[in-house]
This record gives sequence, C-alpha cells and structure tokens, in this order.
Amino acid sequence: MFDSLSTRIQGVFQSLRGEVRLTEAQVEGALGEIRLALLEADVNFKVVKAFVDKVRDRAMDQEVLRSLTPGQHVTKIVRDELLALFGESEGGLRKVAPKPRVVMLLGLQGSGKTTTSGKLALWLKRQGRHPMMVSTDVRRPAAIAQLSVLAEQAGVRVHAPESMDPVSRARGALAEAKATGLDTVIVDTAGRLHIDDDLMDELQAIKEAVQPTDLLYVADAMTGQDAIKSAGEFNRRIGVTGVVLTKLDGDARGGAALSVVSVVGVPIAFVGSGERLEDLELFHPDRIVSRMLGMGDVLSLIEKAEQAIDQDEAQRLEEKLRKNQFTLDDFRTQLKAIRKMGPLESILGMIPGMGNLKQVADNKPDEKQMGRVEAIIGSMTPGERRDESMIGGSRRKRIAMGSGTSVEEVNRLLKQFREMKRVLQMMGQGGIPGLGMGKGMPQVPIGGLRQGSGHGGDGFGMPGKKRKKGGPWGLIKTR
Ligand SMILES: Nc1nc2c(ncn2[C@@H]2O[C@H](COP(=O)(O)OP(=O)(O)OP(=O)(O)O)[C@@H](O)[C@H]2O)c(=O)[nH]1
Ligand SMILES: [Mg+2]
Repeated sequence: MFDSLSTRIQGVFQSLRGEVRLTEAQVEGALGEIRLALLEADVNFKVVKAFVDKVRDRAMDQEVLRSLTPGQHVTKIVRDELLALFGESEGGLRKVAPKPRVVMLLGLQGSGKTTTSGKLALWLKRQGRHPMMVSTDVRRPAAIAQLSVLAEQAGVRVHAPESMDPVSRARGALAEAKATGLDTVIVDTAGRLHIDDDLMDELQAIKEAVQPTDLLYVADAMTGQDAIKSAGEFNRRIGVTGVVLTKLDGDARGGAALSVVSVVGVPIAFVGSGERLEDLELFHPDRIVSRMLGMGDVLSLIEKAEQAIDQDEAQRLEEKLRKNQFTLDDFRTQLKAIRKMGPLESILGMIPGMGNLKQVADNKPDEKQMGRVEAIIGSMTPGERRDESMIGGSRRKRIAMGSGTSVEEVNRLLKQFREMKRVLQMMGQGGIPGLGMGKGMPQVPIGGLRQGSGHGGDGFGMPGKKRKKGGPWGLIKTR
C-alpha cells in the first residue's frame, strides 16, 4: 500500500532536504507535486485541497523558510497533517465495553467481513481474550460453513443454532457467551452488492437485539472512493464506530485510507493485508505515516518479531551466538520465526529505506527457497546439525537426495551458514544502528536473510560480506 505515493512524496522531500534556504516558489512546487501524488493515490479531492491548504499555511511561515533545516521543517508539517487526516485514534476496539462485548461487522458483499471475523477472533485470542463467533448470513448457504471453518482455524467457538433467523442467531450467541463466560461475541453479517433497505433493516434489527459496542465497517481498499461512499451510508443508517480496511496487500493505491476519516468521520480500527488469519493489524497512523515518508515502520517490525520469536528462545540463541555455538538447528529455528512473521514483502516494506527499493523487490528472499533450506536442514542427522564440519562429500549427497535438492544447493547452504556465523560473530553487540534502542537488551538473531546482490541472487540469503554491519537482517533486538 502507498508504494507509489510514498515514492513520490519521498522524492519531493529528498529534493527539499538538501536546501539551506527554501523559497516560497520551492515550497509551492513541492506542494503541487504532493497534491498530484495524493490525487493519483485516489485520495478524495476535497480532502487533498484541505490538506494542501493547511500545509501551505504552515510552511510559508518565514520562520520555517529561514530556519536552518527548512526541508525537515516542511517534512514535519506534512507528517503532522497526514496524521491529522488519520485522526487521533490509535485503532483497535473501543476501550470500554460491557461483558460480553459484541463486535458486529458490516459492509458490502465480498469486502472481507467473514475473513475479518476470523482474523479478529485470532487477534483477540492472542490478546488473551475469549471470543466466539456467529454468522447471521443466512442467505448464502456457504456463509455459515465458511465462518465455522475460520473459527476452527482460529481455535475459537462458533455459535451454530438451528435457527435461520439472523436476529435470533445473534441473540443466541450473546446468551451462550454469557452462559459460558466468553468475553467477546463477533457477529458476522450478510453483504449486498448494493445498499438496500432490506439489508439495512436486518442490520438494524440485529444491532438493536445485541447492542454492539463496536460496529466495524469492513471496506475493500481496492474499491477506493466507492468503499468510502458506502461507509458513509452505513454510518448514517446504522452507525459505525470504526473501519476495517481490507486487501491492502493488493495494489490498492491507499487513497481510501487517507480519506476515510475526513469523509466518514470514523477512525480506521484495523487493516487487513492478506488472506491468512494472521494478516490483521491494529491501525497505527503514526507508523503508516512514517512509512510513507520513508522513516520506516520499525515498531511494527519489532512487534512482529516479538510475536514470532519466543523470548526464552531468543536469549538462548544469543547466548549460543556469543559462545560461537550457533548451529544449523538454531538457524532453522530462525528461519521458521521469520516465516511466521508473514509475507516477506510486507516485512521488507517496514524497513526504513527498503520499501521502495526496486532491487529489493527483485531480489527479495524467496519463500520457496527458504522452504528448500528448511528441507536440507531437515534431512541432516541431529549430529550433523550440531556440527556441520562433519558433513563430508557422501553425507552431502545423502542430504541432497533426502531433501530433494542438489549437492550444489547443500554446498551453498553450508558455505553460507559458515559465512553467516562468521558475520554474526563479528557483529557481536551490533543491533540495528539508528533505531535508538538502548543497550543491554537481548538480541535476537533473526538474520539469515539478505537482500540485494553479493551472492548472485541465490535467494538463500545469508548476511553477505558486502552488507553493512548490523543491517536489517542482522540482529534485531527485542524488548
Ligand atoms: N488479499 C486479501 N484478500 C482478502 C482480505 N480479506 C479478505 N480477502 C478475500 O476476499 C474474499 C471475500 O472475503 P469474505 O470474507 O468472504 O468477504 P465477505 O464480506 O464476508 O463476503 P460476503 O459474505 O459474500 O458479503 C475472500 O476470497 C477472502 O480471502 C485481505 O486482507 N487481503
Ligand atoms: Mg461473508
């Protein structure tokens, strides 16, 4: 999301940052480009106009223009105003709710309501809550089954009564949650291609019956301005407390996200960035804006790493690394952790300066090849994994056969593993420079992946010699 918008905005600022003095004409030129970039990203034109006017007002101030770092000043003003577009809210569900809390999802057909119900259930579970789900979509025969499958995947209970009346299904779920002590009821609802009175009446009736604290409008980001128009309509007729923007992994231009608060007047609660249950994130306006301005989304990255990496495991790995006892087994653990963090593309997008690098996209570590690396390590004996120096020619042949790879691949992996060990050793107390994280925190090597050139794009990607010390895939610290 926001890829081309980010590239353009960052381009504007790069040209400004070098300037010792800014003229009004320069600022006006930059604003013109930002205006175009926003319009091309499908941001509502009224929103764009108001935004540019506000930035202009603040940036044309003589104090800004004459300051020592006018470029930075203007960047900061744009950052503030972008944040204002997203509203004050930090996303998520309402802070206060009765128990059990009822969360109702609404929206047009195919926007992602049912998928988001499943994602939300898993998200809540990971927050230590005890959710249950219910489908009130009785028109589409497969809809109820779809929700049950998701509930099973998320490992949460689903209320599945005989009744085919949407209102009594929702009511029944609430009663069951009360009786069994579950703390959240997620109510999935039917969608329509277009807003119609029948649908609105049904939603209204469900709402009155179960009194949801959170009414989340689920909008497909790919449909841009249309999604927002209907959000406004749902808000007027039913009342909406937050928006979930889905399919941000697609080539949505992102304008919808930037317009929704101004146009509909409700904050973005969550964003969906994939089809898997894990692909739901709390909406953090400040992080998204930082990402857009090329400041990277380091916090999200750290959070993902924390979710994927077990703290004790991290300590253990760090200890081993220090003692130079890092083995192929540990390496495999890391690979698994990285894969748990989600699609590599979305991870790369969070690293400062990486999001827009064309060559990163082209050379990004290939998930398939990570699978091959895991297969190779899986075909080794425990002894071999502990001490790779014992893996001679015939063992390599056996491992290649066992993993369905080639001796060359095994050789390459071993060579890269040794190199990685050496580099990790060298980096020692490294960490990622410039992240402003204090010393003395445990460091988790989640490395093992390298983007860019150095080894001919083999995709196995170990931190190569050419990488700067402590690059993003080197050591990541956890809190
Ligand atoms: N890529 C991607 N696909 C998504 C996302 N969220 C949902 N989908 C896909 O969108 C399609 C529709 O999702 P559903 O959850 O069935 O949508 P719905 O709003 O419940 O649809 P109806 O019940 O028919 O109104 C499915 O194929 C989902 O896998 C997302 O964040 N990213
Ligand atoms: Mg559905």
